[in-house]
Amino acid sequence: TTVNDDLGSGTGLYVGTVGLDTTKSGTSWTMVDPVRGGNATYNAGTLFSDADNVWGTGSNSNAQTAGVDAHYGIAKTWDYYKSVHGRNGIANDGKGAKSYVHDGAYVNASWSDSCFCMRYGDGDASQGIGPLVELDIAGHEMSHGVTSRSAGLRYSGESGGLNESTSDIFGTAVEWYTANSQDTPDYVLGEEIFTDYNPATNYIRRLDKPSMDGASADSWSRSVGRLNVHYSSGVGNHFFYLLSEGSGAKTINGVAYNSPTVNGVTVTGIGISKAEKIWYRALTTYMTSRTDYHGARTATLNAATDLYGASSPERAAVEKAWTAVNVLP
Ligand code: ASN
Ligand code: ZN
Repeated sequence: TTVNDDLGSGTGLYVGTVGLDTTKSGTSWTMVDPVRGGNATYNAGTLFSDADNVWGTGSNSNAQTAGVDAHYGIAKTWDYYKSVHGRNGIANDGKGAKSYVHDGAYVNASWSDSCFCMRYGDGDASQGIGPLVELDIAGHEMSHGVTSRSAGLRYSGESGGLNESTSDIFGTAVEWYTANSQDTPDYVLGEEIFTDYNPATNYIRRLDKPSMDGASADSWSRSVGRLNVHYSSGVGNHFFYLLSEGSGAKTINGVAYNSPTVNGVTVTGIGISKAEKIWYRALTTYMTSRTDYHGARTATLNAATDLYGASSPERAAVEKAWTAVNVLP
């Protein structure tokens, strides 16, 4: 699916050895992607460059490895949006974004509309957390840009939870799309950044039962909009898991899932590739800056009707999955 103009290669912290699209500049190469809108990756404030277009190995290994993950992550997220949703970059105008790695010793990553850029902290070795450049995190941050350029979900209250959930959903979807052999697709986010790799216990968020992080909501209640947006997102994340995989027990990449439901509902999953199309159409066609969970139910039902028909099993599954997280008509 990838068109490569200048095929370099790189070895990342998490992705292993992958192809990288870079640009020749004089006698060396820069981490600028010529086939994806000029996506550019920086080492703190300096554009990455390399003499031989083989990145993250040998004497270059220290700083470049995190750059390889970030440059690959934005490329795969770009390809995902293009091939699955027909979207041409974050703003759907073909323009690339910047990624800054080694952006300080903080344990976070972020998207900024004002610089049209992503920043990745180096984590904290004392907490057993490495640089936050994992693929699903890149997909999460870039998707904040997509949300901002489509529904524009306001970043507080229930719309803020939906904004965060949209990023978790598409970060996960990018991982399933990429299916890199170093990173088996699953429904947990951020598991690779933990020095002690154990996706059953060490992760940033999980979609099947969000409350397992100790703070996220599994289902809707009147007070959910007062939670931090990274916790109220649990309702949308849980909906998406149930719609994709259903409520039965299963094991994916060594993690046992047995997703709880409310209102006595059993959900049969329709698969992530249909679920992601429903969410994307809802986001880009029906949601607005003030959409809440009740509105998201309506938006996704409208999207499912458009894509699969008013009496389709897909639309019926959307209804059931929302009811299963207590978002009712
Ligand atoms: N990593 C966080 C996020 O993308 C940063 C933040 O809290 N804005 O949501
Ligand atoms: Zn976020």
